Amino acid sequence: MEARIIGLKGCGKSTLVAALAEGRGEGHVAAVHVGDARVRALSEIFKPKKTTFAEFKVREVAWPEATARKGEMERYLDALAGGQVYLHVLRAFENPLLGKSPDPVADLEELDREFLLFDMIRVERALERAKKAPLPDLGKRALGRCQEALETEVPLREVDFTEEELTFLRGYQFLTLIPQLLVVNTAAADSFAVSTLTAFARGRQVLAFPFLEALEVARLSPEEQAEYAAALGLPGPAAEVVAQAAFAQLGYISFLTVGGDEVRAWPVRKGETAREAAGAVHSDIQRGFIRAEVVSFADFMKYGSLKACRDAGVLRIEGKDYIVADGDIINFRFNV
Ligand SMILES: Nc1nc2c(ncn2[C@@H]2O[C@H](COP(=O)(O)OP(=O)(O)OP(=O)(O)O)[C@@H](O)[C@H]2O)c(=O)[nH]1
Ligand SMILES: [Mg+2]
Repeated sequence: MEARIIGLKGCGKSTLVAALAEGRGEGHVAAVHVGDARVRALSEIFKPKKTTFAEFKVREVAWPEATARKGEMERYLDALAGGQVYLHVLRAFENPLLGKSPDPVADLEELDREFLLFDMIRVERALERAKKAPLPDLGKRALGRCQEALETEVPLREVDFTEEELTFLRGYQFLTLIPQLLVVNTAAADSFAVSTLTAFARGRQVLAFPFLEALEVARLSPEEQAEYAAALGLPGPAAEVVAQAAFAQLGYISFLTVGGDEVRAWPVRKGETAREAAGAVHSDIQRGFIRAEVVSFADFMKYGSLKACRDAGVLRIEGKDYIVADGDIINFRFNV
């Protein structure tokens, strides 16, 4: 999964990258480990050689100094391309360097407006070009629906497009089609910003925490992080909180594999079958799929071992069409 961190100047984007990368990241790009308490708990039990968390990539995209300059704007749009979710950062702390009191609602409206404008320009250009090089009916209809929505200031992610329309529209890289999470950089762990912003969020989920404190938490060892986050009144370590929300937003869940070699979380789309999930691990396992032995994380923790789960009858045998659930511990039986 690829996320882009967006937001106006000085809102805390770089600080968020650092907090998500647990102090490892340098610069504008980071690979975020999806902090998963289940993986840690299983790792303590199995003591594997390797523990692997699910991962996603974040990249900070700085708001251009001069939006009117064509080259800068193009660079901005290029940097946004490929993002599957935008983490939209909003400043709710006093930043003396900016000489402007925090106003996250106004900032949100400003960037939202800019994104609507970009898309409007793109739609108009596409429709203009279509006069010379005609589009399929489906494409024309899809672009028409875009134009209609944007003219009434409705972001494209709120339009109920068909799958075919979405496939057609993907090539245009419309900014308002990408789902967003609003991440508020608050002065202190308070819920004020959340309730205020939720009213303006248009259905986007709002997360709020002080980024500088989240960064301090991220620099601690994984064992200390949860406790220190709780002591500071944070909802949890930033990587965990943001990853969970982003995964949920995109409809990802994780299943787990366990053993002496590796304990690992595997992200898959909600609704995937056991056979599709097997493909995430290895194409041979998918091809030679026989069955899946499945136990929920909660049951596993209750009984303490796979053998105890089998004896208690909570280790289920599932076929290729079984729909994987979040937190399933799966052992694939296959034959190559
Ligand atoms: N007091 C306070 N300062 C913060 C907080 N988060 C970030 N800052 C400071 O605000 C300044 C801007 O933060 P950055 O993370 O660099 O913001 P940015 O969005 O990356 O800025 P640009 O890349 O210039 O757009 C830095 O000096 C941070 O140390 C916070 O939660 N509280
Ligand atoms: Mg920055």
